[in-house]
This record gives sequence, structure tokens and C-alpha cells, in this order.
Amino acid sequence: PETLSPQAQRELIEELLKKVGMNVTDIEEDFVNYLYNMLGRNLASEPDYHYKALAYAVRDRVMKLWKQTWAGYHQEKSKKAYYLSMEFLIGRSLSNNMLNLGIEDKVDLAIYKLGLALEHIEDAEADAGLGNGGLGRLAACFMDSCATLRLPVMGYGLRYEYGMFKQLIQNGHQIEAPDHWLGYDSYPWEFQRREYTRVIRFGGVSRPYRDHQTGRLTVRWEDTEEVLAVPYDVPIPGYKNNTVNTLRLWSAQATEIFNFSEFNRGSYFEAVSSKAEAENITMVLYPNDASENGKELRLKQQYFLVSASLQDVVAQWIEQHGHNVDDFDTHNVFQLNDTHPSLAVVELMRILIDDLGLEWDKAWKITSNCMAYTNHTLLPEALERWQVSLFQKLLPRLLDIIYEINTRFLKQVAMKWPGDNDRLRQMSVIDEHQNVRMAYLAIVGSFSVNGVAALHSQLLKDGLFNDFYQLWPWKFNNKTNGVTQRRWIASSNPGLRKLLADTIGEGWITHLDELTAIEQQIDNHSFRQAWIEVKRNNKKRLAQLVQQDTGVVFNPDSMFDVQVKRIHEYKRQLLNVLHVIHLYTRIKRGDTANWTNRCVLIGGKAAPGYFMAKTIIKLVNNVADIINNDPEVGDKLKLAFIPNYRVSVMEIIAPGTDLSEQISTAGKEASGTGNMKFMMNGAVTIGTLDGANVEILEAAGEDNFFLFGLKTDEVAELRHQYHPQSYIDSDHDLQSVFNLLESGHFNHFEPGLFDDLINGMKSPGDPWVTLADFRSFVDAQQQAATAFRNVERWTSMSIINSARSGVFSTDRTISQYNEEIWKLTPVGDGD
Ligand code: HBZ
Repeated sequence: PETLSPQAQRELIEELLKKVGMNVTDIEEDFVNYLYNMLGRNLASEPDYHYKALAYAVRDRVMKLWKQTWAGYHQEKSKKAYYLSMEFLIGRSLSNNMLNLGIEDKVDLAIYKLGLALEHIEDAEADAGLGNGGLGRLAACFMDSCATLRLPVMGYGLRYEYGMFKQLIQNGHQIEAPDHWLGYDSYPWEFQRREYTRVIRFGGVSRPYRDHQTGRLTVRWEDTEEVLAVPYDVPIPGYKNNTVNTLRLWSAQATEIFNFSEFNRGSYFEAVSSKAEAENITMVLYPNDASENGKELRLKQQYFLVSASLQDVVAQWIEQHGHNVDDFDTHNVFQLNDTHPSLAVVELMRILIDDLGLEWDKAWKITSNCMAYTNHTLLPEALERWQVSLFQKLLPRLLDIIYEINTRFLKQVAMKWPGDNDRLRQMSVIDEHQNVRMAYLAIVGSFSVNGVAALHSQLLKDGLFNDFYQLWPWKFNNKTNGVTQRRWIASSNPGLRKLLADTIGEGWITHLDELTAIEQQIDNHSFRQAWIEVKRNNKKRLAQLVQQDTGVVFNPDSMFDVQVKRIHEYKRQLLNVLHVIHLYTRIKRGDTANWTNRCVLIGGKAAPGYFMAKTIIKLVNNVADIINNDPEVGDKLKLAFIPNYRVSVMEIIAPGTDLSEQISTAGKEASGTGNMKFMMNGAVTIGTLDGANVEILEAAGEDNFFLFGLKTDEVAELRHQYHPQSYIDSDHDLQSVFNLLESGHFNHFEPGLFDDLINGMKSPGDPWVTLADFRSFVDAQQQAATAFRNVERWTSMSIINSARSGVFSTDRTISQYNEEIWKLTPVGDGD
């Protein structure tokens, strides 16, 4: 009751709480204590301080469980898995941790009692943007599911000082600004663990020498430069199960010894700058999501992660089991998140041979029995290759080992295919231009190789890795991606959560399959009304965000048509823009009978060096400017580009979306995971048969999915004889779109600005065959528009999509990783 004074409100709440038997004073006291005594602030201070104080209060509540979980893993000497990833796109942690600890209501009340609003406090948290996109977010969802399934899994990553850049839009162009996410004091969710610091070596030479005692010929890696890896641990609580796992992020620090020697040589300046150089290693996340850049610092980052993590695991092993590593591979498994950490294969060999004195064969048996590799892309430009010369300079000892791995591997190939020199050339870990092919290294060194959706895994076997599939068919398997419903429904869609709780309970929070039960309510009028109401409120919330960030006004009665993801030609944001322009031409020529009003939202970051992607952003903004300011258009059509798309923004976008755009060229998107977040939140997909869309279509049924476009094999076929001009010539709508684009209608004051985009689409060499799918896309969009006008039909489609999204939980994905690859036993009983 807002008419009461704050004091009276508090008293009233106090009384109500007493009645329901809930005591919130402990949280309240802790919060106030941190706020006043640690931070030196008060209730009238900025929300940023309230956030910090609350984060500490919540954090206190994981510490005991965290220690217990850690002790439990050690005590049981259980098998453990390690998720090695250059990226963990965590986003915010406060609300997620409160949810998993089961203390949301309590905290909410405590904060309310103090006259503050929890949403404002939550909003003050910066995203931990330690990832580019899908691959990094997948790692974060995996961590949540591992903890919820009580699996002894530890994440290993890098603690970048600067995460994914902040995207500003100026005059329609993307501008990158640094993302200093740690803030000026500290990140409340991390704990420095200096005692587990590891030493990482670079450079120097690898010298053979004979051990005088054993007479054994070995190699020493000498004259190296050393950098310290200091771990920072982030707690990962499972959902109400008393389990707290660990994400260990490494930060680079200069060694003092290293600097001393330079100081002693009298090179003060060099000593200080080499300190800076060492600490550069974890300074910034590389913002490329689909192309390698070959930069030396990136290779240093990769080795830094791998060496620190493997040394850490081996040290823990020795502490527990002593120096006998015979059973190392039955107790440890490493999941490599793409090839970025694939040097793990080589580093473990180095540790076993050089540090622990194992013979090659034994070391290889252990290593290749505990590595598993996940591939996330088929795009050739994204496949990592590193020059041998760079390895020679940076990691000479690792290069020795890579050569030896390759020599022995090629012998195996020669046995299988005697005299087949093409095979040897094709499959060699070192290519003809003296590059190390990291994917091949990962396959050779792993017992499991998986893709991230059924189609993608099949394409790996048929195409990219076919030679390896012929050699080792048993290594290949599929693990279709997922997302965690804790973050992507329970925490980000409170309206839907409440409706679900009232209808089918809360079992779905850990067993997403239970969502199928809402299909029984599909004819229940009041359930349907409530469903519509939830979506409407979420659309209002989204409209508010769009208006705040772009000035464009979205009408919640319109269809919200959304495409958010990294900007890339293969994802075909251009096809989306062509459709928007097509709708605009229809409005301009008065072809608007039975019109469905539409608000189109596009968002995503372009890699800073990716010219075409940046031009696509500019095109979206220019088209938006024209459409949104044309009085003839009005509410019929709106277009907005949401700046700085990130995890916390998706938490508002997914619940407020009607139509989910998943329109990549077939065969190019490995899986997609945004597609799953939308589906769970009741959006209907318009999409190609690509990645996990195939499985979404299968789950939703074809009546509840707008399918269009060429299939993978049709795309491959067409590429040989592609004539984009013929599509323009034979399609009036496409012709009108191109006439408008080419007339400079969207770039009056910037002539030629979009020529590269236009020429790209009209080129027979266009790998994304955008124009080939235009007609079928426009037709599918028309079907979607018609369906949306029929509220009953749309509501059913929306409910069904959500109801059948159970299989896209990372709980399912992780259970499969565990049953088929890791083979871990859950620890504890959850109580
Ligand atoms: O991984 C994405 C795929 O494109 C997407 O289809 C899939 O759903 C997702 C999870 O499996 N790949 C990425 O996100 N890749 C990167 O972000 C990336 C980052 C650094 C690189 C290369 C790729 O050097």
C-alpha cells in the first residue's frame, strides 16, 4: 500500500512476515552490515552499492556449501570432469544465485522492508561478458546444469580484464568501447586463490640431454620466460541441492624472479615493460566469433589456459594419489570447448613425459583416453591453424611433441590405407603450408569427437572430418546443445514461471520435460487468457527497453519479430532486412489488405575487423530511420537495432518475442541456442533446416514452425550454378526491393555505402545464397503474419512451442555428456 509511510509499510510487512512464519532478519542484517560497515554507504546511496552489499550477503550463503562440495569430491576420490573453455559468458549472477539457493522470496522481502526495490538492485550488476556468443554462453549454461545434476565438474577459463566490447551506435555505425566489467573495486563473486598459483613457460629452447642416473635420453625445455597464473574461483550453485561447483579463472601476473634478473642487469625499463607484457595475456577477450586471426597473443592465451589448468589437475592428483598416474585416465576427463584449448593434448603429454618421466606409449594411452573434443563450426575460415614458426618461437617443446604425435599418427594412416599419399597429405596434423591444424590435433588426441546438433554432427562425419570418421567411427557422436531453464525461464520470465507454478507446479525447473503437461490446458480458457497476459506484459517490458535504448516506440499489439545474435553473413541478417524493405514497399504501394502490424528487432555485435558485418549494422539503422519516420507507415511496421546485445538484454528480449528468426544458410549454423531460449518462452520460429532448428521443428511439429529455404544438400548443389540475377528478374517483389536499395533510398547522403552488400548478394559466388531463399522466406513470413492475426491459433502455437521445449534443457545435454562421455557419479544426495 503506497499510501503508507515507509516506516508504516515496514511495520506492516514485518507483521505479515510473522504471520507466514518467515524470518528475513538475517539477510536484512547482513545486507545492512555490508552496506554500512564494509562499503561505508547507506540506504540512500546509489543502487550499485546496494547491489554489492546484497551480493556479499548472498555470497555468504554459498560458502559453507561450497566447502562441503569441494570436500565431498575429494573424499570420494570420484572421477572428475574439467570443462576447458576460453570463454564463459556468465552474464549477471545475483538473481541466478538467489534462485538456485532458494532464497529469492526471502531476499525480496528483506529488501522491500528496507524500502528498496530488488529489480533496481539487480539492474546495477554488470554482465560478466567473458565470451563472444553461443559457445561461451553454452559453457555457462553447462556449468549450471552440472551443479544441478551434482556432477563433479570444474570449469577452467580465463579471467579477462576486459570482456566482450561494449557496442555503441553512432550515426548508425558500430563503435567499440572497452568493457571494464570488474569495476573499480572488486567482483563480488570471485575469490583469489593465490596458493594455487601455477608457473607458465614460454619461449626458450628444447634441448636433448641424457639423464646420468637412468641413462635415459630426454629433453629439457630451457631458457624460458615465465608468467604466473593466479586462479580466481567463482562459485556455481546447483538448484536447491546443496551443491556448489567451481569455475576457476586464471589471471596472468609477472613473476618477481623474472623481473629481478632484468633489474639486476640494470634494465629497469625493460623489466617493468616485460611485466606489463606478461600481464597482457589475460587483458582482453578476442572479439572474433567465427574467424581465426592468427595473433601471437591469442596462442599465448590458449597455452596459458591449458598449461595452468592441467598443472592444477595433475597437482591435485599427486596430492591425492601420489606420483603413480596409472589410473589418471579413469579418474579424469577433459572436455575441450572447440579447438581453442586443444593444446591440452600436447601439454598433458609434456607433463607426463618431462615432469613425471613416463614413456611415450604410456603417456599417450593416458592422454588420449581422457580428452574429448567438441566442434562448434564447419566454416573453413573459423578452423584454427597456427604456424609452425610461431610454435617454434613460443612453445618449442610442444612443437617437438606435436611432430611426434603426427609421425606416429601418419604411420597408423599408412597402415589403414597403404600407398594412399593423398590421405597422408589430407589428414596430416601439419598442413602443406607448415600450419598446425588444431582440429586434427584435437581429434587424434581425443577418444570422443562431438558436434552440437544432429545435423551438424552428421555433416562432420560426411564432410569436414570424413577421413577421420573412416578411421575411427567410434569416436564420433552428437550432443545437441541446450540452455538452462533456471536462467532462461525461471529467472528471466517471472510471469511465465508463476503461471507454470500455478498450473503444473515447479517440477519443470529441474525436469523440463514436465512442461508437456501444459498442453493439457490448451483448451482451458482461463489458462489461455493468462498465457496471453504473460506474453503481453513481457512485450511491454521489452518495448520499454527498446524505447529507452533506441527511441523507437513498439506497440505491444504488433507482432514482435526478433533476430538477435552475432552479426555474420551466414546468419543472414541481410535476408531479414530484405524482407523488412519488402514490407515497406508493400505499405508504400498500398498493398496492405489484412495487414499484420509488426515490430522488427535486430541486435548483435560485429567483430571489429569484419567490414561486411559492420555495414549490415549500418544498413539496418539506415532502413530503420526511413521506415520509422515515414508517417505513411505508422504502426504497420517498425524496425529497431538494439545496441550492445548481451546476456542481460536477452533476458528481457526472449520472453517478449512472438517470432524467432533462425534464418541461416542451411548447413552453416552448427546448432544455435538462442533458438531454444525463444522456443521455451513461447515464441514461434521462422527458420531454415539448419543446426538445432531441425530438432526444434521435429519437437514442435510442422504446424507450429514456419519452415522455409533450401536444405543443406540443395545449397551445396546450387553453389555450382548460382545465378542470383535470375531470382531478381523473376520476382517482382525482390525487384522492387533491389530497385529501392540501389536507388540510394536508404543512403541519400552516403552514396555507395551499401554497394558491397548489394554486390555481394548479386554475386554468383555468394556463399550464403541469400536471394535463392528470398521468395520462400517472404511466403513463410506471410504465413506467420496470417497466423498471428488469428489470436486463438497463435496462442496455441505459442503454448505448444513452450510445452515441447523440454529436450532443449542443458540438463538433458549434460546427462548425455555424462552417460556417453564422462561417466561420472553424482556426488551427495542433494540434502
Ligand atoms: O557455438 C557457436 C555456433 O556458431 C552456434 O551454432 C552454436 O550453437 C554455439 C554453441 O555450440 N559458435 C561460437 O559461438 N563460436 C565462437 O564464439 C567463437 C569464439 C572464438 C573463436 C571462434 C568462435 O575463435
